[in-house]
Amino acid sequence: MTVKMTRLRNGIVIVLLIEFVLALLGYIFISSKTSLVLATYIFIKNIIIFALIFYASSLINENNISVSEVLNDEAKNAFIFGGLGLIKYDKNRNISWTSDLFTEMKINIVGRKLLEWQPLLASLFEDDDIKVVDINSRKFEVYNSKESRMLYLKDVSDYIEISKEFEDQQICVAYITIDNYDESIEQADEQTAASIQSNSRQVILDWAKDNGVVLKRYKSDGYIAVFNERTYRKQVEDKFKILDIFKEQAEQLGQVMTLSIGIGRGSNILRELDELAFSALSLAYSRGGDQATVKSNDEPIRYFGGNSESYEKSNMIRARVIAQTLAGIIKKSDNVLIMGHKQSDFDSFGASIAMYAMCKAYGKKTYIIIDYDSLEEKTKTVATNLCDDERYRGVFISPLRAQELNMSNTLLVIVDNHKPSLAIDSNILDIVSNKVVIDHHRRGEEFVELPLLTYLEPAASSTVELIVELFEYQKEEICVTEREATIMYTGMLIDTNYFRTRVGTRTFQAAAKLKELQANVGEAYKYLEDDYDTTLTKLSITQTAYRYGEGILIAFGKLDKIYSRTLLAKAGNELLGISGVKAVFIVGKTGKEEISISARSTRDINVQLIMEKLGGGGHFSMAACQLDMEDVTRAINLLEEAVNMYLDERKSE
Ligand SMILES: [Mn+2]
Repeated sequence: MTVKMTRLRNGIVIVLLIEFVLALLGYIFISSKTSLVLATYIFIKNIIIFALIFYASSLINENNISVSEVLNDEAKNAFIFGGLGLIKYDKNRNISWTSDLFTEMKINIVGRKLLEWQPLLASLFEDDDIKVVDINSRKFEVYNSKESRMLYLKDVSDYIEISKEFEDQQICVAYITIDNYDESIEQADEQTAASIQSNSRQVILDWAKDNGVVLKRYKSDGYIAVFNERTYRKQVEDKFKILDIFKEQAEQLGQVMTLSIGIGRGSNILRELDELAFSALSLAYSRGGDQATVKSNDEPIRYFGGNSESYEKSNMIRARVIAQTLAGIIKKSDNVLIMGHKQSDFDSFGASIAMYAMCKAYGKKTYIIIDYDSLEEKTKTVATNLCDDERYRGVFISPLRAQELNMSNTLLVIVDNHKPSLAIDSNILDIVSNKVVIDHHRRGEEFVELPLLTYLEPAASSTVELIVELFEYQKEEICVTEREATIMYTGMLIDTNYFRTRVGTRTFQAAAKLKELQANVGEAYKYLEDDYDTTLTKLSITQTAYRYGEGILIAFGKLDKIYSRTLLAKAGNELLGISGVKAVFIVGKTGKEEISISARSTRDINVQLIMEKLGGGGHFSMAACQLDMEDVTRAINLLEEAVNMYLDERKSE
């Protein structure tokens, strides 16, 4: 019975009492017969009303007793049915009492240390968060009421199961393409072509069938796949085994074919999944194929596979299309700016010069952006000499001068890099809207915003190779002096480590073209010769090399000496020449608070993946990273960890 009602009842009782007292007083003072009758009547009436009121209030009371009174012993059953448990603990966090749920579950923990029984609950004593723990293979949500030293537990197994099921059923969309498919078929005889077609198809179909994937072929070498999150997670656990299975099958046929997979996930909108998948595919492709790239709304991009060097595209159709598109863009522009990467080396500088020659052929006013403070040493010597050339008067401009130009219809060609953070000057990227990117590095996440044209060919040895190839398809004749050709040739030399790594037939075709243009090979080698001091420094680094795992060498520079990145790379190249060495890492200070790692490898180890773990990037066999730290020893530790991680991942594949 509520307080309000009790008050009302008491009020009525008092009014009735007063009425009776007044009637009684009336009879005492007046003592007439009428007053006696009245008093008697009021007395009887009030007695009846009292009785009615108390009967009614007793009825109300009966419906209002607390849950505990009603349940009594039943409470324990109610708690067990609701999956609710209580644990009381003392100030030493020993369990002093548990509710009946635990008896029901045959768990006797009274007297035990709470955190010994469930170590995960420790976090409940640090912050007030709710924690989910496993008890007898059921999931319980636990809340800690610190004041009363009581844990409230709620069985949430069903809820968690349903929400997991819901997550598992989320849809993923994937694009799967076969790299090098058309080329393989073109070159094969009729019978091999037929088995390439049927086998490659069968491998993908079998994979789809085994994993419950809906698969549809949309072009001769491309498939669209739809599957759920559970299947995706299984592929992640398997490290996308399908990539290796497919590659092996192709090898058995004597073909070089791999898969590129782009997956979109983590969205409820199908159109968005499709877009994510498609852009993931182009990312996989531009990183050299043979990998799965996963894009989702809620997680950073993930890469799987990529354990083979990218294969050269044997047909030149793409180069021709790019050449024509680029010519069209140049012709439409008023003037052209060319920009390489920071610490410009011979490939960056040589590519800039090659591009300059092409734009000149179309009669466009062309500038090369150069930062003399950020040029690799030997490139600097050559660039300074070139400045005196009549042909180059006013061509080299600083980033600041470039920003002062009227750039209403300017074209900016970015060569040998595609990340704004690596460009000589990233401000210019924001000022100029018409941009073209020509690069041979595998694509990273960071990319120049909205270029008109992107020519990214990770299979090419150097950017010089890519641009010299484009010369062939130009309608105008491109004039290149002997010295320019020599500089470009030097770019190819440095990026292929003197034609040792990443060399394809197209590399030699481009080199031959440069020779035709009078490149002086002897002079090119001279550009790259080291002086006495550099040779000694290089030696002092290679001396420190130690074995780290099979075929891996790590060497490092002096702890307090600052080196150029090129020097680190050179020391690495030297060590890679040792027989049996598969990968080489050189760690050294390149700034007051900057440590660089230069990584080189033969075909066996993907140093790009290792450098990516440390925030760097590059190619399969040539990669690097920069760390913001002073301590070389710490950097070496981080490197060893990254190598271990990579090797573990490979092992489990
Ligand atoms: Mn390069």
